[in-house]
Amino acid sequence: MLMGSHSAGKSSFIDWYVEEHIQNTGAATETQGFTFVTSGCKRESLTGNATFQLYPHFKPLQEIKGVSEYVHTEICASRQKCFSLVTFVDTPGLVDGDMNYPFDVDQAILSLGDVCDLILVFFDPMGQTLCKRTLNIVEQLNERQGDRLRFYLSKADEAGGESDRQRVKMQIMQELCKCPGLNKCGFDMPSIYIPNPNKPSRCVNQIKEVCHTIQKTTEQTVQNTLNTLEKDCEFISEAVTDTLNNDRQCCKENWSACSLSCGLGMLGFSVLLLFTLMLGILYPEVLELALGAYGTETLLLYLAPAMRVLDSVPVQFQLIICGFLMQLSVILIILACLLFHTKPTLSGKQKIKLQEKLEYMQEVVKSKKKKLYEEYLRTLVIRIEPKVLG
Ligand SMILES: Nc1nc2c(ncn2[C@@H]2O[C@H](COP(=O)(O)OP(=O)(O)OP(=O)(O)O)[C@@H](O)[C@H]2O)c(=O)[nH]1
Ligand SMILES: [Mg+2]
Repeated sequence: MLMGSHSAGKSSFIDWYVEEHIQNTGAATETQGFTFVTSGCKRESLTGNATFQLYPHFKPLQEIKGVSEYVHTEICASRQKCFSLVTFVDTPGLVDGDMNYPFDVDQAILSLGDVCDLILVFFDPMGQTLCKRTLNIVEQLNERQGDRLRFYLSKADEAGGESDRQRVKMQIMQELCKCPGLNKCGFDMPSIYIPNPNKPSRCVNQIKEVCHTIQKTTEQTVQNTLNTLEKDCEFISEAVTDTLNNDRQCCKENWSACSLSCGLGMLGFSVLLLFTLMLGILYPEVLELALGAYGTETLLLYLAPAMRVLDSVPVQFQLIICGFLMQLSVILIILACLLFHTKPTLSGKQKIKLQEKLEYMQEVVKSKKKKLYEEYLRTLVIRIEPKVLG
């Protein structure tokens, strides 16, 4: 992300980097909104909605009231420098005062700062260099993403002689040092300007350092992204394995809960049957009412040995046993109902889907990450080798 006061040379830097005329530049043609300049197959412009579809991680920006109409993307086929790996975010020039922006520009830049990998702050020696809004945003960005901030004295060729340039730099640095947090870490402020063959300047141009910083950041981001991909892959695999193991455990627990409550239920009903039979022996007329004379006779025939045992027990005890059996059966049946608690488990379809996800992570994503890493290392070697040889 490039930010800074109005006319600091942000849009011109992007044009110089991609070596194409993409952005409207000029003191009068200020950038009013946010432009995402990215690399693609051919030159194309996208509206705000399409931009947010392309960059879903910039969603917090979309949520800022009134900003959507002021966001667009410029796709450009340039392959200069590291542009194929970079998306520049050009921001509106910052000026003091309340009525200048149709949206909350401070909030918009802060939300972008949370997502961008590098924040280039341009201070130009001529314009509103020490614009309060710029300093205020820089202070807040420093609290949130201090390690991503880089400061540059832009349009350094317009700063006059070396002593004037140093004076401007000192002035800016003094103001920046007033920001709590920034005074602790010493920072650098390279002087940069867009080389103009028609207007050669004797001023030392450190613009290559900006390119180098961008290149280093892209390399770091690629590495971080690939490492995050591997971590995410492992995280997802672990989560899927845990879910499948949990489901297996739940199935086991459900099975033992089912077996226990079925066993108790069956025992309860057996005791209930025993109680009914005992009641039948004690009061055969009740049995006769239920089974009829023939049924009662047949049943009592089978129960003759039990009746003999029961006869040897006093009637009082018989009634006590009967009551006990009834209570026991009720308790057993209630227990069986209470223990019949099953946890929800995955359906067969869901298990197959999870298993497929696990295999996809292990076989496709991980090997793809490995391949991408090798490819990335190869491009590094290609980039480094000529330098070493040179
Ligand atoms: N001499 C000189 N002029 C420059 C340089 N960079 C940009 N300019 C001129 O400064 C003017 C403003 O440049 P822009 O790139 O539009 O500045 P900006 O920061 O995008 O401005 P806003 O979008 O309004 O914030 C243009 O006329 C550029 O030609 C530079 O390095 N040296
Ligand atoms: Mg601009």
